Amino acid sequence: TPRPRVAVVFGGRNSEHAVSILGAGSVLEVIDRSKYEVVPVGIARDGRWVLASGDQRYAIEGGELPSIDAGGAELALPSGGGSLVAYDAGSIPVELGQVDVVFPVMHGPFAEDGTIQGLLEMAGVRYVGSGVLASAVGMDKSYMKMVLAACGLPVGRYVTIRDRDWRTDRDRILKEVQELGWPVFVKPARAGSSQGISKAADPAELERAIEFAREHDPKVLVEAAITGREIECAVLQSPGDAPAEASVPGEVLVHGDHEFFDFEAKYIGEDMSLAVPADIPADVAEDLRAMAVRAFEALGCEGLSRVDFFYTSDGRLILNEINTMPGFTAMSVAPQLWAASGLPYGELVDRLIQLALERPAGLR
Ligand code: G1L
Repeated sequence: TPRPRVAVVFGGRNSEHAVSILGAGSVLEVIDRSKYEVVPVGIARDGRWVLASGDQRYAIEGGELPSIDAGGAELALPSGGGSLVAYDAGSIPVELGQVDVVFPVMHGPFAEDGTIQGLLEMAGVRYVGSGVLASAVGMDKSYMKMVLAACGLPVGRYVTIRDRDWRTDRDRILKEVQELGWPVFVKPARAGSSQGISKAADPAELERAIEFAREHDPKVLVEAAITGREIECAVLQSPGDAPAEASVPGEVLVHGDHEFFDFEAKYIGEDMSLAVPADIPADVAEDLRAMAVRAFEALGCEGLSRVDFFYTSDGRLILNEINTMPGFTAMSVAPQLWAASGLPYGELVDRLIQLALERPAGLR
């Protein structure tokens, strides 16, 4: 029997190109090649889709895409029926043949925002992870909070600042933000990671923080400060009609004087560790896991998501965010939480591919 062909699509035209390449490297490392035929496809920084060489898993470890020129093929829109066609520089089609499933390993705009998912829907190609709507809602923190709050989940207080409001209505914005109390956290509504985030303790700092966030996104979120422990939980879709399941919760421990929005601390690892399972009361852990599943369902997520909470000193759980494409190397939070819950990284990757293969084509 032929092995299902899995295209791992990575890279992408955004600031987290390198993060994506690390994640793709991990996936390519553990994917069972006796069970799946792997087709690595890189998206270069300039947006070109390139058929990477067969053993891309070694080539990409350096954090770049060295085989782009060697591969030399551009990927065109699939011709339908799940077939991907690549073209080389001379526009000669290079048939990739039938691709049974795409595993997108990408961050930020044009990736986890539903864009690539829409492209794959149009092409009739199955893919791993959340669909167009859940991806788009999960990418935009203002809509994410709106949907979570509408489903009765506890989210923190926040103000959304759209581009036109900032340019025309600053007095009203300042009044609204003032209601949140100081300090506040200011974030781009749709950034791939912790970039563009800062803290503001007064109106002057607020203005600077908003301008800073606007370098990443014209739409900005201002959030009330919440002091609490940071507890995270990963939710995984189940096969068939069984409800999604939550992993054991873990606690993110930040060492040194980094603040949680510090890009370095979040991605360099030395100053951050994960306590699994989180040292919290059993009833709190159960509430948190149930809320994480409700958040997954609220957005209509598929595959795997990571749900981040604050656990306040007065015992409240506040849902901070849901991430439909969480860090996904073997050492990242969501894979570690599932490993601690009895599903090692390789099996997690396998489960995600199986879920995508079983997914019906068309509306669901
Ligand atoms: F399996 C999912 F849900 F599809 C999935 C896909 C990709 C989960 C997590 C990721 N993560 C990323 O793509 C990454 C850019 C964060 C790289 Cl590790």
